[in-house]
Amino acid sequence: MSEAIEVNFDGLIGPTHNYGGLSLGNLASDKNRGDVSNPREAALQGLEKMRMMIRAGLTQGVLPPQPRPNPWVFIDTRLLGNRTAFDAGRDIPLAAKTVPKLLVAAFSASPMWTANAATVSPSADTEDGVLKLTTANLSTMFHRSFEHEYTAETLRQIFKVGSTVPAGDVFPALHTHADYADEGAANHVRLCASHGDSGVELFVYGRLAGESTHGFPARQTLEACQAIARGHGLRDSRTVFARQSRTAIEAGAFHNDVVCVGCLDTLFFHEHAFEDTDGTLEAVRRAGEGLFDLQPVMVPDAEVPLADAISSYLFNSQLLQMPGEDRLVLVAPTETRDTPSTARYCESLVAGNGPIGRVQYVDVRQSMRNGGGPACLRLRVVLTPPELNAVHDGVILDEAKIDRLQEVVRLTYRDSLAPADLADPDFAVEAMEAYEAIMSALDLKSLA
Ligand code: SUG
Repeated sequence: MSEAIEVNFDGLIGPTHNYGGLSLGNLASDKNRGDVSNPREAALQGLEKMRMMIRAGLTQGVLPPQPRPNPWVFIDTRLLGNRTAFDAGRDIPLAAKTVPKLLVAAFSASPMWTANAATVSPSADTEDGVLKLTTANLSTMFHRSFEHEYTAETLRQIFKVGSTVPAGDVFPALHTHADYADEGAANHVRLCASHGDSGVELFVYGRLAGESTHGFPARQTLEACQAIARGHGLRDSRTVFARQSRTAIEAGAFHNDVVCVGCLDTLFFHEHAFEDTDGTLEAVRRAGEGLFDLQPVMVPDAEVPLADAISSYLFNSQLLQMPGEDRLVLVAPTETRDTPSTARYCESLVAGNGPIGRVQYVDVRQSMRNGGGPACLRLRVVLTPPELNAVHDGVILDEAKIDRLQEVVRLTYRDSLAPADLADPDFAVEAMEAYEAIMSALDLKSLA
């Protein structure tokens, strides 16, 4: 047992946030394709959520955006022929004219959803007692499959890999193939008595390697989950692999965190989240024997229909232990308050005497319209005091740093971005300037 804490690393929404409609199976992304976005408002909303956490007494981290436009989208698809040097003035109009889809992918601000950056196992769970992060390959969605190299590099900088006192191990992505499709912490829940205790890691997959599924893609395989558990040196007896229900995927739950969230001993989930609910709960109980008594909070479809759970993102909330509160707090998107069934459910939830005592609403509408709620925007990393000490200082926030980042955003981000703007080479230059300004505010090395 140590005094480890859970630190949420939120993605700082990048200057190219736009509605590309790129994610099949993500209903919000599809619905809002082609709309005008507001990158400035998006980033400010995200930063206000981070501020709220600091005010609640939590330790809050941030992960930077990635350089955009991403030249590798053009290089790896031979848009530039055999050239490898990207030139915005020449190549942005070329992409707009020949393969506009590549342009949208190259500008995607999708690294904001840091729940998909990596899978994290705290040092209390790993064989060698070292914190482990496996970068997610995000191989299912073309636009996201380009993230992992930048992500791994960023995580290595932040967790000081290669220094004399690293905070943990950062592993590269699993082999990029459909059989090892991996979407990181969005399909992973850790349950425990307190953060520093050894816990149970629950991995949720949507299909097996080689299995063909119809309809919306299942983005995580069992084999990917097993590979991560092996790489992290997790104890078999404390690890559970559960299958996400096909019903949930078909209804638009492209990640398990759209229908399930856990914290400490509490698992909050929809009746249709798992293929075999009883079997999953039984396996978690068995794996947690001697560590904690599982508190399942299952939301029945009769109270919150799956469609409402997915459009409101009730489960894509952050479930948090906040200082001074004896029950957990659910930080939910405002859409949950605005949907009658989920609003009613939340009222009864806190009126009851279960493990969740309060619901706090946050406005992250710009991200929500791409299918990214409060929980998508953060990567949870449990850190012991020495590990936290070893983390790059620039990304651990206080309110003054948030003020500074907001100032940079106000100065360098647009408040309106239409699909046609992506074809303007001047926007590419502007976006890179904004990226560099953010990296310098976080005291991180530019990856451009
Ligand atoms: O992978 N949306 C992301 C949303 C990720 C949400 N993350 C979690 N559930 N943890 C995705 O589908 C849409 C981008 C666009 O259409 O422009 C997008 O990538």
